[in-house]
Amino acid sequence: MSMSKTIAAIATPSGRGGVGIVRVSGKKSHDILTRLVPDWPENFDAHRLRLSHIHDLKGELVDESLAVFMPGPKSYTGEDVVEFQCHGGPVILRRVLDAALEAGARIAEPGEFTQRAFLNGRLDLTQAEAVADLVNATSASAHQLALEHLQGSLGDEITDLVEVLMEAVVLVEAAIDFSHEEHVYQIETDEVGRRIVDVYDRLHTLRQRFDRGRRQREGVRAVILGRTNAGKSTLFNALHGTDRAIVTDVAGTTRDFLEEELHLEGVAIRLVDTAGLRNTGDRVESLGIERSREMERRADLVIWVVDRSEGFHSEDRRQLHKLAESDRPAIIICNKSDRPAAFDDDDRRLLERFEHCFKTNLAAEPPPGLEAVVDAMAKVAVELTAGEGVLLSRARHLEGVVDAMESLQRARQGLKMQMEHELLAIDLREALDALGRITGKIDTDDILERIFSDFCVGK
Ligand SMILES: Nc1nc2c(ncn2[C@@H]2O[C@H](COP(=O)(O)OP(=O)(O)OP(=O)(O)O)[C@@H](O)[C@H]2O)c(=O)[nH]1
Ligand SMILES: [Mg+2]
Repeated sequence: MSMSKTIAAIATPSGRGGVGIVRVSGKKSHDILTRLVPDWPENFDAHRLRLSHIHDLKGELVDESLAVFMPGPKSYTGEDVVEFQCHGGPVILRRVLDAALEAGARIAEPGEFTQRAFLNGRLDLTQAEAVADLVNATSASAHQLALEHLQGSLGDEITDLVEVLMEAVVLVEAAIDFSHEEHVYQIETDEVGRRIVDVYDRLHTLRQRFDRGRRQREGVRAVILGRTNAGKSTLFNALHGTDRAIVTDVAGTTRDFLEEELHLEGVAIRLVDTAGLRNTGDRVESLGIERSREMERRADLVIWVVDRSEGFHSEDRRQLHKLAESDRPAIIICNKSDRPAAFDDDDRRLLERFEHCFKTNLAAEPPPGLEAVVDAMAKVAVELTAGEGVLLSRARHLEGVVDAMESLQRARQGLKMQMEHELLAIDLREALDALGRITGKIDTDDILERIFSDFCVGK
């Protein structure tokens, strides 16, 4: 995508609305403005709205709307930007856009305004991603995290780590550059080591918090599991408030997983209904059960439903013991409370191991016990997303952090074993590159510049 062309697009969603915006960015913006608004006063204030008559290039009036000129670099993209805030009708917006295209703009690619903002240094990559996340947020927690990233919380933390690592690189590379002169420069091992450990530890913290950020951004994955006919789909429907899942008394009704989003305490819950677990010769059903297992592995929260009138099968007991021992949050639902329970003492002891264990009658209307289940889900969802500190939110961030940690681990090892400075520098630079990829913001000239600017080695 070349930056030389002026781009234009309708910036508001399609359909009708009070206001619709056509946005233009690039060198020709002002020219386009004056062609669409011929009476635009020369030297009209920048960044000030003006009520304007917008015409197409044939001179036909298209709309009476507000227009604004925002010269770069004080604009979203960093380039000259014009916005037409029209009446929000599809015909108007299309005609204004067409006029802008005719006047020399080309249609913008998705995300191109933000991409230009990044390339012009208005945003780093984590902030550019946050713009998308902000727009896509469906829950309060996703919105909050996106806003923090847009304010630069993650970018600033990474930049900070880069700074510290640069100091280490400067120390090491200075020793390399001058080691063949009369004085052999020894690197200050402690100084370098301290910085490596500091950055490593902070990256470790970021990595540990990754799941929290992921859950804030994407939602908490709550997976409903249990034997066939336990009432999983009935629960799914009751929580979602629809008849989304098919419910029958035939064991093996649900064949494939279903997913719906709901919101509790400002956290999005990705609720997944799965195929009931049992031994079956049915090929389709076994494939469904395999998927249930896969969903279980990826669950942030397991909601286990058991038909209490059936009690546990030995496989259920094995699974639940495993679940009780793991640190994965779980909610156990003993459904069909309208029927007598078939649990023995061992089963009761097993159930007591779970903090969240409820008796429900999901087929009744309203379903007794459901409220307590929802409260527990909300509590767990908040626990899984709340907490202090900067968060990673995407796999891309995590990848950068893990790569940087691996390089730093090598550097640490190398420092201990008095490895060649050149090799140490390579590891440190790899760590820097990995971090730089997160913000999209690093180049080697920067490091060279720092060696000679703030590290004057007595020459
Ligand atoms: N008596 C009674 N029946 C219930 C209760 N909850 C659900 N059922 C019934 O149990 C049957 C199975 O319910 P589903 O929700 O389809 O069960 P499932 O766990 O999704 O089953 P599979 O999809 O086959 O794995 C249906 O006939 C429900 O109406 C309850 O609390 N009491
Ligand atoms: Mg089902």
